Amino acid sequence: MGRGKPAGAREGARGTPVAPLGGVRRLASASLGLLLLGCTAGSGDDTGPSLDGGFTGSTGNTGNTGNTGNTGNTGNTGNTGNTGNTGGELTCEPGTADCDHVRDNGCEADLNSDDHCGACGHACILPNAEGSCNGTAGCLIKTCLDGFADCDDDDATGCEQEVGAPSNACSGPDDLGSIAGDSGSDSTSPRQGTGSRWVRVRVTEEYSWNPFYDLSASLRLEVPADGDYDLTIWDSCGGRALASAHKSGEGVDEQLCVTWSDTFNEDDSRTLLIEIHFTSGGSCDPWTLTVTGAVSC
Ligand SMILES: [Ca+2]
Ligand SMILES: [Ca+2]
Ligand SMILES: [Ca+2]
Ligand SMILES: [Ca+2]
Repeated sequence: MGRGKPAGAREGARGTPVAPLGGVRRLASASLGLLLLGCTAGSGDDTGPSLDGGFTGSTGNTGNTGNTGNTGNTGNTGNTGNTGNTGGELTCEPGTADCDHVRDNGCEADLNSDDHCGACGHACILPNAEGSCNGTAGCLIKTCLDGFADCDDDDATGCEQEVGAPSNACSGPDDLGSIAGDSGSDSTSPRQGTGSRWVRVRVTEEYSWNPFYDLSASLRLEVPADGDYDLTIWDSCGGRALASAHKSGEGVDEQLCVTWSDTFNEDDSRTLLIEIHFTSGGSCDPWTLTVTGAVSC
């Protein structure tokens, strides 16, 4: 080793200075660095080896946790499908309907029938009447029950009037006033009414001193065309029937004539208690009663 050369330097074969040993080590370190770069990221030794005792390789990226796949769509629940014959509504011809909701029998209902008049389940039921379906006119009265009548001319209210019902009692009869029973030809004012009714009339003796004038009264009851009424004369309520007229048939008038003897020196006037009795029919029109005295029976 010659004088003047730095300590630690050495010569090559041709005197070319040779790098210190430390340089070689740095070169080797760089080469290793290139090799490390060749590693596949995220694979293998991600945790780099400790080099030179000082460099700790960066901790490799923890691989992305694989995407958790989207939770698969829950499949659509299959269509339940039409349930047999209970599917949608049927299209029906005018005047018909599927009232029972059974497809197999189609539009089974006739909307002109009494059970389904104009609509399902709309039955022709009218008060005191038998109804009948009449297309767009709806339910009309076919017939009234006996004793009832359609007096308001409104089919919807049915036969609302009970024309045969008694309208008063024997104890409270209509008072027709008085007429002479043995002279003249007095008549009561015509009395009208409907249904069964009680009336009374006083038949007076005008000539009580004359024994040859008996007393009498004639009752005439005109009835409506579709009504049957009978007549009875009573001596009192719950008493004895003095006379009666009871022809059968509606629209048949009744007539009744009664007479009683004059008694000398006594007043033979009497009150006739008259019952107009409804028998059958259904008329809103009234009956008319007239009583005439001093007639020939
Ligand atoms: Ca049906
Ligand atoms: Ca009515
Ligand atoms: Ca007399
Ligand atoms: Ca009669």
